[in-house]
Amino acid sequence: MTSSHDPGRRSLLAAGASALAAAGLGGMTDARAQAAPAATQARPLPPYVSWKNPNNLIVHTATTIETKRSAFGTSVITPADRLYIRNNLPAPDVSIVADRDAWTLVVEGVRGPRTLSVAELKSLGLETLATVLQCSGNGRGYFADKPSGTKWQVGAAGCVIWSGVPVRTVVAALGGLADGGRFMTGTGGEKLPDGLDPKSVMVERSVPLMVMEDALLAWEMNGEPLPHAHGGPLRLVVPGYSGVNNIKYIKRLAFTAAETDAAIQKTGYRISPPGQKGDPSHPAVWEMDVKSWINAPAPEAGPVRAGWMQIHGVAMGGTQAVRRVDVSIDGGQTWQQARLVGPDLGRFAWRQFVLPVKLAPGNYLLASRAQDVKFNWQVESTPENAGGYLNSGWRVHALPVTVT
Ligand SMILES: Nc1nc2c(c(=O)[nH]1)N[C@H]1C(S)=C(S)[C@@H](COP(=O)(O)O)O[C@H]1N2
Ligand SMILES: [Mo]
Repeated sequence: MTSSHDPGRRSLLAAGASALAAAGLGGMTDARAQAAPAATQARPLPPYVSWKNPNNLIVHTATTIETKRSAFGTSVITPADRLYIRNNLPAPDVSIVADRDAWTLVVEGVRGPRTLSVAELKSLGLETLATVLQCSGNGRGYFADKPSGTKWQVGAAGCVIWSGVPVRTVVAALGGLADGGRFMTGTGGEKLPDGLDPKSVMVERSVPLMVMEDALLAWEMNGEPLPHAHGGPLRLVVPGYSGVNNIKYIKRLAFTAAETDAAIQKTGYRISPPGQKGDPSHPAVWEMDVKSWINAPAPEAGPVRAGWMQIHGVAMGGTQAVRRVDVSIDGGQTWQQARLVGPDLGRFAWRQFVLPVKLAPGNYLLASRAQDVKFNWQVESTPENAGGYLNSGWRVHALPVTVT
């Protein structure tokens, strides 16, 4: 699966599109897409992602770019040219994808530690998995106390299909885990800036060891070679865990007795009280929570006219599948059960939901709340935390809509 016109990918996306068309969603959205969105003077895309579609993106900075709420589309999969971007460090030079198979990964904490090229990894096994990739700070812009950091709305997230070799397969090929490993630690392949303590800047994250059962070392995204901007040639995919744990251009994978003492793990990405710097006593930002939001009708896509319309959005369960989504048009005073539509790509993917409603002119506050298969409901409000992480509260994600 390497050509851009790969039949496997096309049929998968087509299947998603036709399922949605059957649900009556496709036509509605096509009509809406024709209503020209108000021309806003947007910041241009930086050159390294000039291949993305600027109409679908909000450029916060050159390293923080999110998908517009109205631009998730009607396929369950987020196309690469709409997927958000977040870099904590300047990315390695794009020349690292000139010969993808030559990229190497050091594997430690196994009985037979060694360096493997991507070509060797490809010879070990292959699996395909859909996951939600979501920045830990997605939704930060909705926290009332305005924590510092990018004011992401809903769009620092996407649902993508990865292909690569399962981490457990690599571990088995290297003789199994060495004794004492409690964490899986991945290190990004960035060249670190000179003159700084490497630990203060490196992107190195540890997650609990058990997570390796689901994790993938991926070289493909949505059926194409993994774009450099999204971590090509090789990325660690940790299903159900927030963005930062999914290490791009991974160069080292280690099974370690302790969490890394890199700042991004030790003090960064911790759930600490507002105003308080993170430290290892605070919970690490790891698993994502059950969460959903409504993408349409979105006022940013054009005026919303009275009559029948599909309210639609996405729902994810974090590490669990979604079982149910309820939708409210009155800000959560009353709820109706929505219908899950489109393909179910497994428990780590998001589901699309629809609720047809007939709306008269007036003001509405559209809200959604999801429930996972373990019967956990999406929370009404996520407590404020210093980093503005993991905001999944349904109330602040509600969408005000004026129907004319
Ligand atoms: N090597 C490396 N991996 C990384 C990062 C990074 O800066 N360097 N950023 C992390 C963060 S915070 C997020 S949200 C995701 C963003 O992935 P994307 O740019 O492919 O959307 O990558 C994660 N993995
Ligand atoms: Mo992130």
